[in-house]
Amino acid sequence: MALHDDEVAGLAARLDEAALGGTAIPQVVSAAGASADDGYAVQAALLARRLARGERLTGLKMGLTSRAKMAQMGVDEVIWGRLTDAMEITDGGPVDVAGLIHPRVEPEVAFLMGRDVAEGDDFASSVEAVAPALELIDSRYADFRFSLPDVIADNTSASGYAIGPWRQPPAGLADLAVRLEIGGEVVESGSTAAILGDPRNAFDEAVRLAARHGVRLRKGWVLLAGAATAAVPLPAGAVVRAVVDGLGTASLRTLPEEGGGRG
Ligand code: 0L1
Ligand code: MG
Repeated sequence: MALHDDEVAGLAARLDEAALGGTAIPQVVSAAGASADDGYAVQAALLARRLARGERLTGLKMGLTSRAKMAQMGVDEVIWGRLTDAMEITDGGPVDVAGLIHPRVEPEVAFLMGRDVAEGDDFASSVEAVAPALELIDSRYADFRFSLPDVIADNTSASGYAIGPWRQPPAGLADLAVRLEIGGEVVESGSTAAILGDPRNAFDEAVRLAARHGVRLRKGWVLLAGAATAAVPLPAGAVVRAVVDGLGTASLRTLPEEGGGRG
């Protein structure tokens, strides 16, 4: 760790204020000479600020789960972040993008934990349900550009998530077709294979990587396994759907821009 406690707290405050104010900041964490572990320390401090405001931890999310994103960042490991109830979007429900910086949306698969998960526990005995999901990401860094410590500190760009209907885990999840639709148009299509070859691998990675920082998945928590396609900019006044073959649909509706009529 390169950062002292007061530096960690100061960086968390800058990221938190950027998110609350909807204003981008420069890459402050790597500029301070931080490592990935420092990034996780800042992320934990950021979470502590949210909890102090009354938010509740609802789960974890995996990031950089596609080979393409890992190569782009020059890393060979996925990253993880935290979800809170303030990030929850009712399936089909409204999202106001006005206070966000440069939101993007990506189609995902979500898992629901059926028990507290210990290291070594497997997917079958831990995950009670699976659902299609949408993740809304919004980097707090200017131009959506960051180094690895920066993006880890920024809670892996987490901003919101919508979960479709839960169902019992099907026999196979490895290669389900996925579509991302905005305003009825297909804007991205792919496969759940883009999530670490099989989204179930994201569960194993979440258990392993979070344990390094003393974090365990808890009964009732959600795990967002990762994106099945590239993320796309999230416009105002649109209906967005993630359609996963065999799992169903998750959707959200962004409010129109002020003065842009009702939708
Ligand atoms: O959920 C994600 O895969 C995002 C991880 C952080 C990188 C990014 O913001 O694209
Ligand atoms: Mg994601």
